[in-house]
Parts: sequence; C-alpha cells; structure tokens
Amino acid sequence: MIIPSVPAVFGNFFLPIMVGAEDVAFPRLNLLSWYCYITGGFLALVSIAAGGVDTGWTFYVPYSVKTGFNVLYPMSAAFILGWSSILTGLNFITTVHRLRRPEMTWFRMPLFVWAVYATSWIQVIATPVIGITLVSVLLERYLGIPLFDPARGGDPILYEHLFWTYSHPAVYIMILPAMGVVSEIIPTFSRKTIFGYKFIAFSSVAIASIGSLVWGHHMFTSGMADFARIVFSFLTFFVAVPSAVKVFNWLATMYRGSVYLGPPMVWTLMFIFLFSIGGLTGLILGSLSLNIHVHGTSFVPAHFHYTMFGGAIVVFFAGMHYWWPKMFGRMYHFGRAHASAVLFFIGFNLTYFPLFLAGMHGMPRRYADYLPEFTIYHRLSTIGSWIMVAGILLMLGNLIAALFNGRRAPSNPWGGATLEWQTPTPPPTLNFAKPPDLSRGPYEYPTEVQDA
Ligand SMILES: [Cu+2]
Repeated sequence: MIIPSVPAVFGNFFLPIMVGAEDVAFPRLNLLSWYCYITGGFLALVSIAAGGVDTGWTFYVPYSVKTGFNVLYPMSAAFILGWSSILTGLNFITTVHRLRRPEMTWFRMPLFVWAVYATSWIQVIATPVIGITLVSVLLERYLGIPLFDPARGGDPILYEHLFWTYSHPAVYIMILPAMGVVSEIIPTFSRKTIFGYKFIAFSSVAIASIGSLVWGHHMFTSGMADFARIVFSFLTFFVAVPSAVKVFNWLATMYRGSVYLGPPMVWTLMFIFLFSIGGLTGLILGSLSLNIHVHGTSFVPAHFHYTMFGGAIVVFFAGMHYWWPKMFGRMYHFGRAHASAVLFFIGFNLTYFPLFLAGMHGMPRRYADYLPEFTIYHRLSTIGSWIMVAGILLMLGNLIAALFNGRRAPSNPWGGATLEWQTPTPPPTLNFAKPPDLSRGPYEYPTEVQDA
C-alpha cells in the first residue's frame, strides 16, 4: 500500500516534472514495473482467495517451511512486487542523473527529488535481498534444500537477518519520499524558503545509509551476541539524528513565515505531530533494555502505525491535497477537507494510543483474545477506528466529488516555486507546453498565488 502510493505514484508523476524532464528515463521499463505491480498485487489477492496464510507477513522459518497453508502465492507475490520496486528505483536514479535540465544542478533540485533519489538507492540495493530470501524459503520448502533447518546444518536466525536486512530499510522506502513531500509543502505554505536545504538533502542520504545498518533491532530477543545488540541499539539511536534534523528544519522554515493553513498544510502539521510520537517511541524500542520489556507487545504495532500510517500515509493524504488540483485540474471543497482531517486526527489517536498503554501492561501483539484488564484499551481502539475510517471516507469522497463538480484549478493555486507549478493543469503528455523557466530556485519566494 505505502510503497506504491508515495514513492511510485508521486515519484512517477512529479519527479520527471520537477527535474524538467518529459518522462522518466525508461518509459517501457516503467510500464513493466507497473505490470509487475499489478501481477504481484493480483497474486496476493489470489492467495487470500486460496485460503490465506497463517505465517504473518514475516514468513519466519521454520514455520513457513512446515505450514499446511499455501505460502507459494503470497511469497511469489512479494517476489514479483519486489521487481516492480527495483525497476522503478533504477528508473528514478537514471532519470535524476541523466534527464535533469542542465541548469538544474544537484543543489537546485527540489527536496522531494533528493528524497526519492535516496529512496531509489535503497530500493535497488536492499530489495534483491528479500527476493533471494523468499526464493531460499521456497527452495527449502519445495526442493528440500536445508538452508534454515538446524537439524540439517541450516540456521533459522539467518532467515531473520536476511528478512530484516531488507525489511528495515523498507520502512525508509516508505517514509523518505513522504519526508520529501513535507519538504515541498512546508515552504510553499509558509511562503518562505526552506531552512537548511543542504542539511535536509544530505539527511535523506544519511537516513538511507545509516538506516541500512539497524535491522538487528527487530531481533533483540532472537538470540544474538550482546555486543552485536549494543551496536544495533546505538545505530538505531543514531538514525534518529538525521530524522530530527529534518523536523527541526521544517519548524525553522515555518518560524516567522506567513503560514497558510490550507488542507495540505493541515495534513502536514498532523504528520509532524504523529510522526514525532512515532519517532520518540522508536527510541524507546531502540533502547535494548526497554525493548526487551515491550518486545512482541502491542506497543510495537502502536509505534509502527504512528510512523507508517501517521507518517507515510498521512503525508500521502497531504500530497493528494497538495497535488490533486495539478493532477486532475479540479479544486476540492476546503471545509470538508478540514473536517475530514480533524475526524481522522481524533480517530487515529484514539485507535493507536491505547495500544501503547496496553503494550506497556503486557498485551501481546497478534492475539485475537485477551485478559479482561485489556478490554478498555481494545474498546477505545475499536471506537477510534470507526471515527478514523469516517474521516478517510469523507476525505476520499471530497476528493472524488471534486473531479465532477469542483471549480477549475489554476496552474499554481498555492504559489509553489517548483517546476510542476509552471506546467498547465493538468500537465500535458510530455509534461511541459513550453520549456520551464529555471532562472529561480525551487524555494525562492515570493511567488504569485493564483485564485481559482
Ligand atoms: Cu526496524
């Protein structure tokens, strides 16, 4: 859900426009990634129809080798989806290197482009690891090759290492492009140049590199040398530094800016709040001793949802409100957009915050049943989920209604300074009607705000 939404959708639509290109470097390869995505997604749905799987999304061995459920469909689905990710990453890297307008030097690139560029490297380097890992499980399961079975010389912990070597960086594939979107929305809605451009650009690269070295924090209770656990714990703390650099730079951008609370900005501020809770509880999980206390409890899914849902998906919503007028040429209703954001915010916190508390008190994750003292947390969470879904439905309804009866959107409704605001709305097939003007930087204000 997340990898295709922020990096793939916004990346495909806006990365070429933002560097002044007519399309990505390899349009046919791009189509192939799309077919891989549809095929993999379809196969994942087929696996549900074929009885589902009982391994969870991690496919841990030895259970995934032994279970009577059909793991072939979901594992092949993930394998094919991985190709989609790798090929798109390759395409974006080449586009950034080869198709930028000559005037657009590295440090004149919009920060969204920096973020997607850093993400693309993770996609190309880390995704093959999960591909090989999934194939290894299938080899053991169907051909009896003992890679993970300790009785025959294999090692199940090896599986966990391989799995998390991809699956931790995967969360940065999800959050980095989202942070890039935030770095676009905040200066536009503060009418002020971004604070610390180079720090934000390099922090994307730093997150991508350091984030590839922290996977062991998923395995603090799996059986690992103490020294290794301390190193993984330290590195996990360390990756918080570039993330915090971004947050402080965003706040500094807003400081003394002329902040306009249009719907994209409201969703973005919500992101900063929710993602900060996600990030700070990540530090609790990164510290070795506390992790052992809350490992495998609902504290972990609570943290994860604050970062991924409150982080990446909330930014997807922010980005939809930011770029919807550009993509479809229609303006949505602001009052309903704000109402949906408020509903979502209340519902979100009511859904996930109680899970932190339940987890601290020992509620295990992945359990359908629980002791009576945990009832209150689950009940609050359930009610919260209804409110949250109501907010999402209102938001989607509002955006879709805009396609039919929204006012016509001008080409630059927010006064953005990046190149997508120079193209007609919606952009023509090869992105630009006339060559874009690159004489001003991506965050040079003031710009002209056009009324609908
Ligand atoms: Cu992780």
